[in-house]
Amino acid sequence: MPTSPTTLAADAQPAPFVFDARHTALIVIDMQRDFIEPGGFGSSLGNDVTLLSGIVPTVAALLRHARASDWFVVHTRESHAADLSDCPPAKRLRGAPGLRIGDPGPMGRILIRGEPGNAIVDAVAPMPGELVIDKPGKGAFYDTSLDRALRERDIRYLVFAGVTTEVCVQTSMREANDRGYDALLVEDATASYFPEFRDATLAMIRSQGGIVGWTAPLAALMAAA
Ligand code: C5J
Repeated sequence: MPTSPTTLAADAQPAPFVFDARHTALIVIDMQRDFIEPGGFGSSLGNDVTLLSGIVPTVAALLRHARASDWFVVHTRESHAADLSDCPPAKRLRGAPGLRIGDPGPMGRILIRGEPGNAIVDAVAPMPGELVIDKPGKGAFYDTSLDRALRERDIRYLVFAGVTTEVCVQTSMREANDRGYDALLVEDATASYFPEFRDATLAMIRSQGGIVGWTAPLAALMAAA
C-alpha cells in the first residue's frame, strides 16, 4: 500500500485502513464504572462484568499509543442530567425491570452525571486536554458537540474502542459513517456482556466491503506503516 510520510496503512478487515495521524482521533466509548466494575449497575443486572473489564488493559495500551501518536483523544460517558430532562420516557421506561435510569443504584443514581458509577474507570481515565463528551443517547454524536469538535480540528479518521460493542459503540460508529468519517473499530478493545453480539457487530461493520468501516486488532493498528 503506497503511503506518504504522514499516511499510514493498518492491516485491517475488509481492507487496509489508510489514515493520516495528523487528522485522526481516538474515541473511547463509555468505559464507565457502572458498566465495568463489580458492584456496579451492570453486575447488579446479573451481567458478567469480567467480559468488559478484560479489555481495560488493551484500551489503556491503545490510549498510550494514541497519546504518543498525537491523535486527538475523546472519551464519552452515557449520562443524563439529574432532573432527567434529557432522558426521553421511551429510553427510561425501557430499562431493565426494577432498575431504570435515575433510580438509586449500587454506585449512585444510574446513568446520572456526577454520580460515582458514572465515572470512567481509573485505568483509562481522561488526561488533561482530552475531550470528555457526556451523551444522552447511545450514539456519541446525538445531541452532543462531538461533530463540531472533530471538524474544528480537521479530524477525518476515527479509531473506536469501548463498551458495549453492539449498543453505544456500534451506534456511534454508524453515526460517524453517515457523517463522512472513515472509522475503524479495534477488535480487542471493545466488549459486550454477550460475546456473540460483539462478534456479530464486528462482522456487520466490515461486511459488504466495509459498509460501516474497518476492524483490526490493536497490534495491527500499532504496526501501521
Ligand atoms: C452502552 C448500554 N454504553 N449498553 N450502553 O453501550 O446501554
